[in-house]
Amino acid sequence: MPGEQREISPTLTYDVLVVGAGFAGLYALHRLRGLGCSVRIFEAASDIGGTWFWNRYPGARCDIESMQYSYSFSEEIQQEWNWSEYYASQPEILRYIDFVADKLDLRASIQLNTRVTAAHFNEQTSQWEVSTDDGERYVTRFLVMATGCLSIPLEPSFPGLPEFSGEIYRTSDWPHEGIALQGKHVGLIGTGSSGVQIAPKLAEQARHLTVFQRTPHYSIPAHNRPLDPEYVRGWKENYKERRRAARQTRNSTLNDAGDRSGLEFTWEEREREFARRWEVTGGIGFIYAFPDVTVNDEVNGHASDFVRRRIASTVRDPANAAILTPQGYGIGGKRICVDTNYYETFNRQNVTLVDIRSDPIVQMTPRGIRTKSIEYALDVLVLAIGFDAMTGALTKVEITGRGGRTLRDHWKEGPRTYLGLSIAGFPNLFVITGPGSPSVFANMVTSIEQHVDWIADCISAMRDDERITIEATDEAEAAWFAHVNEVGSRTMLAKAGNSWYVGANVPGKPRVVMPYMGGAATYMEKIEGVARDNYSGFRFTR
Ligand code: NA7
Repeated sequence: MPGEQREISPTLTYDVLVVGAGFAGLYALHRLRGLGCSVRIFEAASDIGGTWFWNRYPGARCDIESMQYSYSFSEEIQQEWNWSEYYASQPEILRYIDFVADKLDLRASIQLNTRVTAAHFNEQTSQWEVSTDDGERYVTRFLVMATGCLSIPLEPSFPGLPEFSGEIYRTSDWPHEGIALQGKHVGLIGTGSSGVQIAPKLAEQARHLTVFQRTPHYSIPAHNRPLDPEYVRGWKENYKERRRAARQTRNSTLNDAGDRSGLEFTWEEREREFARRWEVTGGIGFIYAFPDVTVNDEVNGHASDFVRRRIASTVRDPANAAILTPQGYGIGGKRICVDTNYYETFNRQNVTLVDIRSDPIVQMTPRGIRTKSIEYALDVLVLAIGFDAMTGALTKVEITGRGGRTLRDHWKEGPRTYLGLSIAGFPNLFVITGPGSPSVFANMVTSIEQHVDWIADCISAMRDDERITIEATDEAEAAWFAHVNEVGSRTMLAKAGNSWYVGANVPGKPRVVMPYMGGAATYMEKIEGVARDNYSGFRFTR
């Protein structure tokens, strides 16, 4: 229990404890160990990899190009590793993570199969007391939450679910040995990025696939392809400059972004540009055609309408096309999806699409799913229903700061942080890519590196100055939270108001635009400026 007094062996005392062994935790371990700190990672899974360990469903793939969705801190690693495809598959990313962990000799400091359940800041000792699910307790000066933004899957609450006699799987926890779907009737609930990626694979393998869709998403063809050796060489020879240039963009990615407002072009010119991006380059870059695709109503309306027309011309059955067509919100209002043959999947004979807005799921039955009008018999149910994003992994741990205040309580009205890194009243606690930072709106690996570097530099500076604790002030946190909200309120995310970015997918979660939408480059300048300014907005104790 937090606060309970018990002797803790000095061998269980660390300078830094890191929670999570994904991209963030691994780099944190490497950097902090390099400072001479004693560091340990706790990881709930049976192996490293974080998101890429868990989300191993067929079709799982990153939608940022592999040459960029990788660590930049080591020239040796980025030269040595070879990606095979433009967008890397989940197994390849996991192999990459293993390669990095082995190369940097990280494994000895990682404790697997260990979930952190509670962390209590002891004001007398200025240390964190951390409890794990194996009943052990540890003491650490700094606690780094590298718990990821999409790591706590939503619990399904369909009535009658336990009565279903078939198999149930989640994309977020797919069996390592895979699943034999041949000859089976498979149902899929959820058509976000995971659902859009897995649906074509399920349709290829199963006897029949029934997709239960609540909200249609906008999805852009990936045009994934094997990597051309010339292209790879171009990157490897210029990695340094390109990484630097990427950090100067809004999302830490070089992506052929247009730099002139869509309003400066005629409708026909815009149309040609959208067509090029849909037909040739593909992927998320579609929305970077013009810088105002996600903020200006006219440009957004055009881009959204373009996708709607492409759905209509791809999906042969007009009734299916109508169901798949997003209405009532513009592109960018929910996470844009990137697919391979998603819309084409609905032209297959063995695929049925059910619009559960007009024919809602009433309950699960032993045989399958009963909607208001019909029962669908299923052997297998696949859930791709999403995550308690950005805050879930943090509030799941019983974190108590000064005065016994819990993080859950502190975030009752929304996830208040200073810079997405630090929380007032929770000294020496750092969050990597927390709410209030660009995180999921930028290249996550770059966001992670920036945060880890900032935290490592901060810890190093504190050591030099013999400072014991660092803590965001209430004023700095309040001002940053207001700024994040103000910037977020101008975007399609706020206008659509119906995505995990604003907490809309979790009943009772405060509706706040959680990522910082001011752009990764602006954000980076901001946090570097804070550090240069002797950590303005923070308070230290000695
Ligand atoms: P998402 O994007 O949150 O998608 C979840 C999907 O599940 C979405 O279509 C939801 O519909 C649907 N959903 C959730 N709950 C239900 C219920 N109760 N009934 C029917 N349908 C439901 O999660 P993903 O895993 O696809 O992607 C997460 C991120 O990972 C993604 O954005 C990338 O960044 C990578 P809704 O839209 O809420 O109506």
